[in-house]
Amino acid sequence: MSDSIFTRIINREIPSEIVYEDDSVIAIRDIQPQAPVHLLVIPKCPDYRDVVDLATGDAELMAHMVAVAGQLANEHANGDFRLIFNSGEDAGQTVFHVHAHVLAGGLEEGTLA
Ligand code: DGP
Repeated sequence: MSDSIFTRIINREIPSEIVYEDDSVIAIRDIQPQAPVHLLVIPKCPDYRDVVDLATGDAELMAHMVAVAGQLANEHANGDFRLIFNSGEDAGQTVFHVHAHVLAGGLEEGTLA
């Protein structure tokens, strides 16, 4: 199977604004922001398609993603944030390489990503 767009970003084959990186995750600015701060936290491992896959396959990695999301919300906003995993096409998932949307910096009430 061909690499996901996120694997290509991780491999620097496609440019993106990288705001955080460590051995297991990368965080970038979403290309279509839905909030003043809209970041994506993405595991480097391409094996997990969605959040259920990730939670059952590597709960520690998922917990790390949540911790990174919190750190980024502190750095880019006031620490408050919304964390969204779209799971499945009907829920709006378009990239089937699990990723968390971190929305912050003044959210409109009632909106989801
Ligand atoms: P989802 O719909 O949950 O699968 O989210 C995919 C997100 O990825 C969507 O908000 C747009 C973002 N995205 C897609 N392609 C790129 C890209 O090439 N660069 C960046 N920075 N974001 C992208």
